[in-house]
Amino acid sequence: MLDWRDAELKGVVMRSFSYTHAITRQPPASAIHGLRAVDTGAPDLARMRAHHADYIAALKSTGATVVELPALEAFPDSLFVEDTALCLPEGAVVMRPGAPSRLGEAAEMAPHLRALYADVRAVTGAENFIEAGDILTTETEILVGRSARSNAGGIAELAGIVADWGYGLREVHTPPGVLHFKTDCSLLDADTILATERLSASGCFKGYRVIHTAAGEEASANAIRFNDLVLFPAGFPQTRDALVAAGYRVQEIGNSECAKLDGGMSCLSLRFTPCG
Ligand code: CIR
Repeated sequence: MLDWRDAELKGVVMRSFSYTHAITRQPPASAIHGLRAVDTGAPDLARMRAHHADYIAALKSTGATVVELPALEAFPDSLFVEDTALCLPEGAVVMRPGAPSRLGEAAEMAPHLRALYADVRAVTGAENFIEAGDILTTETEILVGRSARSNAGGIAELAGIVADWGYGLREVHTPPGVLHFKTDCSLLDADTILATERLSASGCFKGYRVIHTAAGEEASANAIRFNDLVLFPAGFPQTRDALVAAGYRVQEIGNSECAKLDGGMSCLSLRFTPCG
């Protein structure tokens, strides 16, 4: 069996977390009206923007080019760009968000993807919905959690598109009451996943090494591995220490304001290395 960590140490580029580019979008003032499952108060915009700036600085510190898009006031959740597209080395797929107020965000993202990719496709079926917060791309497969935002039609249409590029897609389940599949998990390296116990209990990570979030720190499951860094939400010391002890370079980023809108580290960027 291939030892991924050994390969990584030998400098093999891992397409699932080695990236030359990211796209972000400035938080709009309308973000205070963003979608949320439970209202815990309006986000503080100034603090949200400061956290967002720290996030971009961390991405750039790895040497990546960050395309920083301007705020879109008409779309309160548009800072959560991840949900608008799936970016793979071979091409990008524009999503069809399941939240009606977010549908237009995908069309806003498409031209920016076309500027960077030769091959940009889209999920288009009128009854098909999918948000990329439900998609976890590992070194060997694409996992998609069916959720309130991503339905069977959207997942099937995406499976057809990525098959053209040689990817296998496995449909899994986002736990009930959880916004997106990646609300509860993140890729840490080619064969290691950070996940909540409630998600890994479903058996969807069989064959992977799983590091669980500490009890009471489930909200830290949404992190991102971006080149040599793990961007990790501030305020979850036990899980952070477990990642550091496991050998990851962890950078904490404030997430208190995005968390009020059910957003986290992965939601705030599209991450990719276009080769098309
Ligand atoms: C929403 O409910 O759509 C936004 N308030 C949060 C989106 C978070 N995105 C993500 O997890 N990928």
